Amino acid sequence: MIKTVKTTPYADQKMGTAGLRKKTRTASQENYIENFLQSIFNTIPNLNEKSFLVGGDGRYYNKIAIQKIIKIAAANGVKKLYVGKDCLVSTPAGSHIILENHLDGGFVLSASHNPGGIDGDFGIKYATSSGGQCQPSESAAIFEQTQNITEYRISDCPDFDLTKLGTFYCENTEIEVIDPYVDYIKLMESIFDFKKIKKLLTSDFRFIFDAMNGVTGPYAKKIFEEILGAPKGTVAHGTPLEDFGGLHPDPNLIYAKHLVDIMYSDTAPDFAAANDGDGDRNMILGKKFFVSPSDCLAVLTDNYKLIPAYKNGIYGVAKSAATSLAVKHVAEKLGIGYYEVPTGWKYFINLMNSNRITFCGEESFGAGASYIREKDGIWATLFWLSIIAETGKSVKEIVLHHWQKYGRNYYLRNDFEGIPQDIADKLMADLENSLPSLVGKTFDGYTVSEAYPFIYHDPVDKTSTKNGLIIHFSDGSRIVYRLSGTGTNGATLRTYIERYVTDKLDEEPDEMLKDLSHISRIISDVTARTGKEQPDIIT
Ligand code: VG1
Ligand code: CO
Repeated sequence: MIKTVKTTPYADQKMGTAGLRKKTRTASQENYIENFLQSIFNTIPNLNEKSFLVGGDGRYYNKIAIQKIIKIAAANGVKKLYVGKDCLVSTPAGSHIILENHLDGGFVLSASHNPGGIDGDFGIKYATSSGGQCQPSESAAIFEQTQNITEYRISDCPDFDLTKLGTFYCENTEIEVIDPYVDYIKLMESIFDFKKIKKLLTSDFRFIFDAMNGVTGPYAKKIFEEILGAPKGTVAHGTPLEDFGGLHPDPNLIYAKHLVDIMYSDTAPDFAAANDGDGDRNMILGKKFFVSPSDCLAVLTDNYKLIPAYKNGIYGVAKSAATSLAVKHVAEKLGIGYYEVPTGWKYFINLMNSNRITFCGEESFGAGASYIREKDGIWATLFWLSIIAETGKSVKEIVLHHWQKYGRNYYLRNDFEGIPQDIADKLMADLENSLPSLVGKTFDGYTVSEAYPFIYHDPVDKTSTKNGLIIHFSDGSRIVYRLSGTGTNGATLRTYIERYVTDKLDEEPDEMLKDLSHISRIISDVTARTGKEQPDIIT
């Protein structure tokens, strides 16, 4: 039986950089998920012809929310839902399932790299038939629905067993519980030379893949251990846990410190990769060596010919404006297209669909390509293993060689977290107003050559998006400021700092960027406005 339930709007259901992201306690309030899902369905015509994917990264509250999604979808007359077995699907695998099966969209329940549990975060990434997350115009229409909602529809059928493959019905909606791994693994086999990687992984090469107790554990065990022959135990933290076992599943030097400590010890293995909760981010480490995500994109692009799927050529490459310019040097040398977009993978979709780019990446530990419409941590890992297998070089040798060829963009991101929203908004507004007056000024020897708000003009649909403020210095250094769109606790000011050099290639970024970090704080006036002398997080 279908019930119609009266409800009232929640004011805060606006999607950010990557879907709706909330404290779990917020998301588990009465009617919260129901309102949001009904609002999405209200924007989609002819639901009786539409099919969607449902899955998630294994975090707490996903199982409860997925039962609700099934019943709301059924009550709204959706044709079919494909549900990942055990409620699991990684963000990249989800994108592939949507594209491969020509689905009309999907819901990946994840707050990505944010911690999980009742006191952690919960999230919903809503993808459309593009295979990627909805565009700003679509999320605006959904937000409007959330602000005017008065009722939602829900089936009162009992909960379903989602731990076994099979098909059943809720009202007239077909529910198929699918294997979330098999098609994705085939896709990876079609891109990379698995034989060559297997040869490497069955030699004395030592490798750790850290799934951070997120969703990539089962994918990684199947791919690296079962298919590619890496020893059992290669995949660490490989079982998805509702609270990520207490880990903050963000693969960076701070939250994956346990892995960094291993890789900087004298007994470090040759190579390590870590993924985030939903499997779209990656961190790459060699023996006593960290690859910055911006450099990672540049190195992958430079080595595209080593991968069977790309050896005949790539269209071009794109990065978010905040990402370092390292890949720009590569694009110029290769003579391929080069684009800068706002932060968020959805801005790459038009460029991929129009064959302008093949590769794309973000400084926030994201890299990927046009075989799907999300970033992909396992793809990046397989790409690195391929480069190592083909060149016989270590991670450090590969990156040093890259810097010798192109110069190095030293890069750091400083995050000031938990700032009251009004203070953060005022800081950004004042900073934007001050930009014209900065040009020509010199700070500690760095002279501002240009300062402007970043406005992206999409070459495909001609939309414009404003995202961040950029300051260029005459030596090629840059500072970018923007506010995070994924936080759940006040505002986060992100300050992205880079400096380009062609000598002094193997120095510490902290040291090389000390002056610019200081300048970035002077220009933003962050200390006086927030009381913070230093960033909370430096990555
Ligand atoms: C952050 C990153 C951004 C990334 C987004 C989603 O957004 O900076 O590059 O696309 O998270 O990542 P923000 O607005 O907080 O800076 V994930 O792994 O959710 O899907
Ligand atoms: Co993620």
